[in-house]
Amino acid sequence: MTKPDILVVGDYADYDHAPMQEAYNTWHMAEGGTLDHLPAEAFEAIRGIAFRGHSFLSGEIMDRFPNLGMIANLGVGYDTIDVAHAVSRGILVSNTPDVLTEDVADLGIGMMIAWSRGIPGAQNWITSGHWAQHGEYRLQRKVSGKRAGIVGLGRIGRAVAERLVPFNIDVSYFARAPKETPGWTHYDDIAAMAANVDVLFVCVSGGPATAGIIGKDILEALGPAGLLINISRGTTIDEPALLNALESGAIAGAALDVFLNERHIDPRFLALDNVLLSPHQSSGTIETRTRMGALQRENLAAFFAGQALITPVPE
Ligand code: 8YV
Repeated sequence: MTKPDILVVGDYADYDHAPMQEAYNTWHMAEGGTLDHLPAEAFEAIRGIAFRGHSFLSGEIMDRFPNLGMIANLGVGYDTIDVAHAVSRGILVSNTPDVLTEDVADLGIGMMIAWSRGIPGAQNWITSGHWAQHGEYRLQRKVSGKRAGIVGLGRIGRAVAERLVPFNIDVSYFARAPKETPGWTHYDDIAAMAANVDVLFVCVSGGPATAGIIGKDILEALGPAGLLINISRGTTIDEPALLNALESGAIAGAALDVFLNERHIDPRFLALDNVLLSPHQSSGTIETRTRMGALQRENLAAFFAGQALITPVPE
């Protein structure tokens, strides 16, 4: 039986490549790369795309493949896929929700503690010899008992909130309408919530609807003692406004796993001593990336078997 043809976009681990190559005739495109190397017959043959990355999968790229029927994204966020165009052509799109929720929430909590307790600096205090020479590390900020606001109480936002409860942290959340919660405070205005919390977690999906929702006004409301944590997308924050706020002390600091222009982030971040920078690795555990890859392939397999996708993205 001839294998179906798929285009594999982006970098994959060997444990993802091997099963893809076994099931499909694979063609490859680097993230953000071109298709110039593909022979004409590949464009005709390719019916599925295994997509990974944060560069845009445009309608123009999709239209190079007349028989494309399915795009399987490795990741829960699909803001870099022109889903509207896919839908207009009847191309199905899947993502990998749920399997990464715990990891993303874990990293958000980890960054809150690491920033507040100065963990990266504490290691440096020892390795640079400061402890031996100068004595005690500077005092840090308490985590337990603080007030946190969650922007976006979806799967990931809720998992963050649940993890905050055992720290005796008072949880507020921003959502358009109140949700079923164990007594967390609902706000329909992000600035009003930011003014009443110590830590602001950004957990909304990316895309045009949330672009720049954390702007200067919200950072000012969060204030000089406030910590901003972003585990969503770089696009959700007005980054120049954030850099200004960090440089001027308008907020205390930020712990960021996502940025604009990844992987070449604004160099202004590198000069700051009130940030914890993380290279977009919230789902980056062996266990979770393995499950994400498996779910991506299960979706591809469902499509090629003529079955319903396991985790289709909402249209
Ligand atoms: C990346 C993510 O997709 O799931 C998401 O939306 O941002 C990440 O898990 C992952 O780095 C694979 O590229």
